[in-house]
Amino acid sequence: MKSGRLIAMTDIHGELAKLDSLLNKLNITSSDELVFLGDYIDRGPDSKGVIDRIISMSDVCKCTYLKGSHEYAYLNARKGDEYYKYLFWNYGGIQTVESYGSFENIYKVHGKFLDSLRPYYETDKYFFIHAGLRPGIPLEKQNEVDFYYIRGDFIYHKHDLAKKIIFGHTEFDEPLVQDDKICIDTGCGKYKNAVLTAIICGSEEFVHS
Ligand SMILES: [Mn+2]
Repeated sequence: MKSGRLIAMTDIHGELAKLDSLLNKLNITSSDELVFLGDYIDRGPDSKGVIDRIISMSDVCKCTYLKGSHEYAYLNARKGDEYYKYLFWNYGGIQTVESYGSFENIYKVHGKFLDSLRPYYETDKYFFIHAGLRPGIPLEKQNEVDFYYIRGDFIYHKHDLAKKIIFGHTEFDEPLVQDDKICIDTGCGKYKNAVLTAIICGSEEFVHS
């Protein structure tokens, strides 16, 4: 029996039409496994629709949902943190509020989902995370904020894990492929014509919206 595919995607940012297009192209079946690397909300027009859609995929196949920087900022803004309130309201949160009708509705509708998001996920050969890890520091001693926000210190240095890291958060025109890591954020939600990209692990083939 042919086993299913392990597929990851990231940084959807409210772009439901691009998500639908990508999922249709992938033709997901019950033997596949999907890993979502975070940043479902903000900037694009339909954050609520994106989260409804990715939750619905758990009826089709095994799904794992990671926390992105925008969900981390939202959750901290909700708790009243001034710095994260600033980030939320100035980096696309207004579109998220419009999509839910009010700030309060975000948590009423999807609070349980947002509270359930995981910092990272790993399989035998792959390690999935939103932004990355700080090189030279053991996983258990990492600062959680780096999981969601680190950029160059991770991207341009080798890491110590014996697995390939699949990540997003920092956008590139095309997937950034290195020996020890692959970034699949191609700017969806940030740039009008940017595509949403998925990676099929193993073959490491890319599929675009
Ligand atoms: Mn992002």
